[in-house]
Amino acid sequence: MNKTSENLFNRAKFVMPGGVNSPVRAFQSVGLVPRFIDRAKGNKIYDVDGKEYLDLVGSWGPMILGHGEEHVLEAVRSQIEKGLSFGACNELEVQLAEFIIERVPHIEMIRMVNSGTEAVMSAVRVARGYTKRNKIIKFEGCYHGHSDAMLVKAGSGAMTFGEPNSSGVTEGASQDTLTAKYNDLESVRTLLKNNEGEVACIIVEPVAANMGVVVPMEGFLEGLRSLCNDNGTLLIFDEVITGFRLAFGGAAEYFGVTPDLVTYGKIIGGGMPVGAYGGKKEIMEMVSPVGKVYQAGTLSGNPIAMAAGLATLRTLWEQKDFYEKLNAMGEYLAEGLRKVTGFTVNNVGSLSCLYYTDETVETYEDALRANTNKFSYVFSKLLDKGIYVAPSQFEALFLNSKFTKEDVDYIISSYEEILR
Ligand code: HOZ
Repeated sequence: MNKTSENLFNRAKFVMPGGVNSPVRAFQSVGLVPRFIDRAKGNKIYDVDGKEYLDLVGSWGPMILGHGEEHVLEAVRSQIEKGLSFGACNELEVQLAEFIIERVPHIEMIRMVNSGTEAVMSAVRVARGYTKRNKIIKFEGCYHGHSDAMLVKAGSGAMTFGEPNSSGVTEGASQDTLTAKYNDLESVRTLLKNNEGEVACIIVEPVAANMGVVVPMEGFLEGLRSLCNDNGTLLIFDEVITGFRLAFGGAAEYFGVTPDLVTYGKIIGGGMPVGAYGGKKEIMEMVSPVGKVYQAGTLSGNPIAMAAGLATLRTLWEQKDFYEKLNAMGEYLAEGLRKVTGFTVNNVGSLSCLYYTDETVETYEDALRANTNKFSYVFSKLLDKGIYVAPSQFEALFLNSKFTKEDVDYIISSYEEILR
């Protein structure tokens, strides 16, 4: 049998739910067969059918330097020779932690885990341990991974498939999760007032990048900071997407608002499975074995993953104009798409989302108004033109540093042609 995406998908459906290991990959919402990727280099991915695509997903964020960056590969290769996993302390995990702490002022101590989901689950536990409170506030349409307490009005695949509250989450696990409206400080104020002295933390994607891309309105993040200060509540920025992407210090640096704790994923692992949470030393010292909040992991601080993460972060830091250039390219793409499509295009730095609506998108409800049928139509035409975007209206377009002006012009003119 030929090795095609269709054949592989037919086989996969017998052995994996929906034929996938993560639902957002399934192309279900766009009614197509997912492309099975054989290899990737620079800003391109190549499928088993022999087609190549400009990759605007970048593994959902980690590949900010493009695929197959030689010195990242070299760092991984040389570590592989020394051992794949020790389940014991190693120098690379110390180097990565030091590298971040020396450059990101609000990270005084950090713990490595294996995914953004784990990072969030752990940071929330720490916030509860530190404040001795149970309740947490999250925002409708924000996605913080798939731990039970976070699958309440969640974005990303949960939003795409119309299941914002997952089945299988017990009432007990989600009863302390309160949901507020993104970009609406009044909704947060009301929750804090009605639950006075009970809210451990507010967790927020500083740029909501799992309901498309919803940009924080002026004063929103600052408002959250001061509400937290007034209520003895910790502010957690989920920087799994924005960390090391908008700036080296993530959205906290970009918007100039300092959280108490930060969660990372994606770029911090340079393409390997890594997550992390960190922040104020006093809070992080709640974590075992110093404190009484338990959190552990056999593969946490894995040397291969640390090597890839460190090599990636070094490049981001050493190229002084890296973010200036990448963010300018992101803005150029957004502006071009706005001009040729007439639809709403939200953008921050290298993150953008084209919503198939001409109304502004500042909230979860606004995002839900976008025309998802139109999205599906354009998605399939883009594939034909060799452009790979995430198969959902409610995900971001991710640029990496290998995109040239010519690539971006091609993307803009392709949208123009499809929508003509
Ligand atoms: N946060 C990513 C989607 N928005 C994760 C990708 C996945 O769920 O597989």
